[in-house]
Amino acid sequence: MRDAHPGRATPVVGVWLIALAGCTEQDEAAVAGGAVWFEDEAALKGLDFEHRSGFDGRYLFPEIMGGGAALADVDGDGDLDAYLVQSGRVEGRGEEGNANRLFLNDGMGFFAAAPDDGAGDRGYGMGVTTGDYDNDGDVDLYVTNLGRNTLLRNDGAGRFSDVTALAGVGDSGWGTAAAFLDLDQDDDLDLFVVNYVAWTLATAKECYAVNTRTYCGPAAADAAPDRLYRNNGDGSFTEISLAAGLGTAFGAGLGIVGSDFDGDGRIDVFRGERQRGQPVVDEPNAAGGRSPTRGRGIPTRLRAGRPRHRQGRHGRRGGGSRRRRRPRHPCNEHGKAEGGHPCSDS
Ligand SMILES: [Ca+2]
Ligand SMILES: [Ca+2]
Ligand SMILES: [Ca+2]
Ligand SMILES: [Ca+2]
Repeated sequence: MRDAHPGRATPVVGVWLIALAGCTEQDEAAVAGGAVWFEDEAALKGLDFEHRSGFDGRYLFPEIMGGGAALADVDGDGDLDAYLVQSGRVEGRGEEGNANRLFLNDGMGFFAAAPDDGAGDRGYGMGVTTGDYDNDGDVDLYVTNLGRNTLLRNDGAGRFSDVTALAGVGDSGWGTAAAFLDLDQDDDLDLFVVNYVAWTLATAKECYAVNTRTYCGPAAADAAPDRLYRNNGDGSFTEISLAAGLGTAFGAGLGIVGSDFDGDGRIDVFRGERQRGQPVVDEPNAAGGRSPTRGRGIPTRLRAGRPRHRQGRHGRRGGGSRRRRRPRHPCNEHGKAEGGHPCSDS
């Protein structure tokens, strides 16, 4: 997330700093005593929101993703408001059930939905990033979706309008994450959009584990290339993905963070992606049923068991519980051990 001004620290960083500075001796004592650090106060504070995946038994891949959120002061009154991303139904673009929600902070930590805020994008939502892309002093929103992403321009009072087409940033892939970053150092925020895989409902594969229907992993579809948009400074962007070296897909992207990691004065990007495990794709057998996995359908989570096994073996060696210890014979003042054994100093 970004604040309303390019190049400054994000609100997320600010929240952490406040949290650390406000830590009291009582807090430290509570932590030392095993007390929980966090409590779920969402409903108490008025954040009446439940993320829905739209699962209906078909195990559609996007259903295991999504549900991003942002904290940003969208109405400029000095407190952080909450923007929550809804997924809804894969085929439900435009439906009320897919609508994201904006909750305004009353300054006391309680939230309420604002009527007619225009922020309720109805794509199958994945994430959101914030930034003042038009340099007018208020924070704008960019929502990533399965399907067309959405740029929401703030009017300064926390009311938004969809300017995606005007700005030219409506990538229609499976967008998972995005970041506003001034990558060309011309004092406006450019936009880096992270895409996951090339998945459509029409071409979706069915995946099975041990003859049971389950969700596919990222290896069941090709990774999709990201998109980079350069800010033109007039409210529009130009896609420069190819020129920026983003013409090919790195991997199934899930997150991004930008900073000057090497201290050379230019913004760098760290892009997170899901590990491409073994495919869980299987085919119908001759009888019309489903074959057991037979080597192709081993889900990643099962393969993750192997390191645990190796770890256990190492643990036994390290602990020595199955090794016979060599008896120690301390050296005496003459450099010899009792009974004529070779002595050891340790
Ligand atoms: Ca606010
Ligand atoms: Ca703005
Ligand atoms: Ca720029
Ligand atoms: Ca750098």
